[in-house]
Amino acid sequence: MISCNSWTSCSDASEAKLRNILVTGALGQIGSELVPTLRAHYGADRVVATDIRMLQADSAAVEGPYEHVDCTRPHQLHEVVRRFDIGRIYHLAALLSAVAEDKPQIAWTVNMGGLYNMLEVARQYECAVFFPSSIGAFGPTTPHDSTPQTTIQRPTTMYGVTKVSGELLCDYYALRFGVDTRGLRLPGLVSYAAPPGGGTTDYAVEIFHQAIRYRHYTCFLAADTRLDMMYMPDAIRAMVELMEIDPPALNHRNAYNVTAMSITPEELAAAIRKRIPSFEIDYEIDPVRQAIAESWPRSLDDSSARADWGWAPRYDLDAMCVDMIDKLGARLKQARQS
Ligand code: NAD
Ligand code: AKB
Repeated sequence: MISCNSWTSCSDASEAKLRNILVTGALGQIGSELVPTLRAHYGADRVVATDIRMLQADSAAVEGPYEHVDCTRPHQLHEVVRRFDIGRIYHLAALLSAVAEDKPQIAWTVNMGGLYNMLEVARQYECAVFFPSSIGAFGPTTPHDSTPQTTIQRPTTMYGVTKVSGELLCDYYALRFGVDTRGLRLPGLVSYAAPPGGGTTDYAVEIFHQAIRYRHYTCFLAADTRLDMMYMPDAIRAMVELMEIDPPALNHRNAYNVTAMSITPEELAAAIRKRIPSFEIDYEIDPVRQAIAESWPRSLDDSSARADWGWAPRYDLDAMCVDMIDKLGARLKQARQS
């Protein structure tokens, strides 16, 4: 564990805050909502969105600077950080659990190679770095209920290997070079702005699309598969808040457990049915994603985040369902009309 006292030599957090903000993987599920939030907080010109994908005209990222950056290419990272005077980086570029299990070699290159390149650039340009870890950083030998902040981390997926290695690499850059790295172990995120990128928890997003459009969803996880989840507005707030905290408050940096709810597909379906009574769910289990889900915690203990920086979610299962169905319903209706 990194204690706050190890951080006296970290790069000056207040100086880094005056410089601009870089988001990698900005066109993904998280980046599509993080970038507009950061731009609303800090100013559109101060937030540089980057991704390996081409920017579409209808993307939220068009509201400010956008650069094509492949995080496996160090010179592209150097160039964008130097040119835009970057002081803080949200490094989101990665392959998610199911895709990473399908392409483990590419996942290692993008998730670990990309993070290493980013940390090297952060060391040289004295940037603070946010690294999104995951419940995937735990494995079958981790206590599955109320998973503690500090516990066994022996994941059995390539995604998990890159997440726990990423946490350790961020710790190393903090202790050895004073890079101000911070991270969260995020649960499955539910959102409507952009589709999920190929994870095990994607069912919790797909279910809303199918419920609104067809009143029916075939779920790839078993009915009683319990996993932590969070609504995207809570996750975005956690990321912004964590990077604003004064370093002495942080007893753990890479990475804090955070959660909002611990739910199964049948519980989520029941909550959706309160708003869409005719909704039906059935199950066709995908053995790969089921095995991944069963290796992950059923519920996280996020008391360290609550104690150290006041973390608390605002959306429980019912509040999330109400907001998701309203907002996604309006979006789908608008898309049909245009
Ligand atoms: P996503 O798959 O939706 O987006 C990732 C983005 O990275 C994509 O837009 C992709 O084009 C981009 N990318 C891929 N390879 C790249 C490369 N070589 N260079 C630059 N960009 C590249 O993922 P997300 O859900 O937005 O997740 C972002 C981060 O948060 C990831 O590290 C993920 O592991 C982590 N996380 C996500 C969740 C979740 O539920 N969404 C939960 C826990 C942790
Ligand atoms: C995934 O399922 O891969 C992600 C995650 C929980 O990290 N949503």
